[in-house]
Amino acid sequence: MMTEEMQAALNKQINEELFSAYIYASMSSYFEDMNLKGFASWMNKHAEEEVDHAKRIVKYLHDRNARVVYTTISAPKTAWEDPTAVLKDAYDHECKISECINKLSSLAVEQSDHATHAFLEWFVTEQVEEEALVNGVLQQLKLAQGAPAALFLLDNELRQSTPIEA
Ligand code: OFO
Repeated sequence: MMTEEMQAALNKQINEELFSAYIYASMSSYFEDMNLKGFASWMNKHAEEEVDHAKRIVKYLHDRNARVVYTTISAPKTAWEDPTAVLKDAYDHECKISECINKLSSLAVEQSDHATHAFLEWFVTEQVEEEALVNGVLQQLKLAQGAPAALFLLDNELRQSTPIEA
């Protein structure tokens, strides 16, 4: 049986994942307002992935006969100075989530909760990918230095990587 502390920590992570979805949905809307459809679609896809991450933890708690408790999701930021500032926030956020996952993983080790430790491995790997992906776009934006032609090209590239749904 999973400890109360572990259950609470995993429930907290469900909230973190849903908050991540909320942040990326807000970023997607910011890009929609700028008519950067590729960025908007890419961010929206990330928002959906965060909901999937939350669901993954929900299923795991259910599988372990543990209680799922949903709590209030904080309001996300809604305005940024420019696209680079958005990606900088997204990258910082992913680094913060990686720390959360690492702490969870350490707790599982401390408690000799091998099942939870194994479950969290997927998240550890996923965070490496997420940080790299977001940082890749951030670095391209920094190189572009706000040049409209470069922004247009990057938007097109992101649009192709995440087809816009009707
Ligand atoms: Fe759930 O990985 Fe991003 O935050």
